[in-house]
Amino acid sequence: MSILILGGDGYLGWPTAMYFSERGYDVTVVDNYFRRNACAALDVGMLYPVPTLVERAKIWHELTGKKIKVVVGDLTDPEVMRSFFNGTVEYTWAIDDKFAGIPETVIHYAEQPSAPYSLIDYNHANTTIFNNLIVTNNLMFAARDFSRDTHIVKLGTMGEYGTPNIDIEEGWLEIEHKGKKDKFLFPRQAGSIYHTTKIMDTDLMWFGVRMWDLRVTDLMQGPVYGIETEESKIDNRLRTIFNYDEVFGTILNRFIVQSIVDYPLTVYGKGGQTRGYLNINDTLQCVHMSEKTPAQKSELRIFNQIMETFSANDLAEKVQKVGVSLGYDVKVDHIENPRKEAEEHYYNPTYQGLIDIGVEPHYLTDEVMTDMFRIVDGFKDNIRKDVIFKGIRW
Ligand code: USQ
Repeated sequence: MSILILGGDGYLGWPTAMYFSERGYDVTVVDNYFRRNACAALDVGMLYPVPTLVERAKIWHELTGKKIKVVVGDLTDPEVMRSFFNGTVEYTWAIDDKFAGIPETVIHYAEQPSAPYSLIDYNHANTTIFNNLIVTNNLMFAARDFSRDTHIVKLGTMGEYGTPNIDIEEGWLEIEHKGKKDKFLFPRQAGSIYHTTKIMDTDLMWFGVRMWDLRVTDLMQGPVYGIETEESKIDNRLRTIFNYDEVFGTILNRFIVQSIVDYPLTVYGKGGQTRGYLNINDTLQCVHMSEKTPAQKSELRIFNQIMETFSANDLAEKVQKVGVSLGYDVKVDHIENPRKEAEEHYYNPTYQGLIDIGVEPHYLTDEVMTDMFRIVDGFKDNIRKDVIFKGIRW
């Protein structure tokens, strides 16, 4: 089975590439180093240096004998996207540079993933809109023109739904209006320009499904935490990119780092803002199970990709408890919320579909957090306090 991973250098992309390669898939990754370049441009360092994509693919090959083909390229260029479908692709590095064939599955992570980044100013908003929508559109047209049977697994976000005062369904809502019924995409109301681009992505894919019978799985994922995956345990150099700064770090990863350097946990506002969370290992499982049971032709299948829900206060409390038990002096601070979001709200999403296709959740246990503390502590000297809070306002 050939799999193409768009955004293969990112926090989720590289672990996904190793995960599928380990399981015998023929994996190609493509990335333009957007994330690394943005970190450099904004001067928000990562916890530890990470080898380039080519270096990582070489290390992976040396240690496992398995081959991952690498393309360093920009998917906003339609010809780069189309090259993976029409056989004109030029691999930046591959043990065997014969065309991998039209991908049976494309996993689409190639997006600017940060809400704060998208609200730095109008330029960063434009970059987010341009990158995310053009890459998605290029993918949709490549599938339309060359391979309508390719299964597109696209990463969406739970943030597309916002925090409505009703239960959140998995993507669709049946509406009865003046005595007649129909099924529509669940109402969406995003809280950032980044999240808004994900809504627009979903609309593009839904259009492609209706017009050209594409097959698409859209995974509405919550914030992810974690560092290590089974494959990265082989060698530390295979560990994923790990950000703890305000722009690219997600809350739990940030709180662990903050605990280690005595930086009070930055709960925004009242801290009642609730989201669905998942372990990075579950992202891999969810994508794998989606790949194994593909969407049908003409189907936009939507799953809510979360395993449990927590408020910011819950996470601070959990991290503090584990941190203190490990001997760290962990304080919790409620700082003025730089974002415009509900700090107390109803939140009851459904998340059954992925379990039904075989995903077995990992939960946020003390043991999981202890393991993260252990790894992050090893890089204590690299942690820069000045990037933890920069105050990007909505
Ligand atoms: N938060 C704090 N303190 C912090 C950081 C965050 O209280 O120091 C709060 C935020 O205000 C927010 C929640 O924690 O209410 C989650 O924030 P986050 O920065 O961990 O995640 P978010 O900005 O929502 O974005 C992340 C990923 C994004 C993904 C999204 C899923 O960066 O790619 O789409 O999680 S979701 O949140 O469900 O939309």
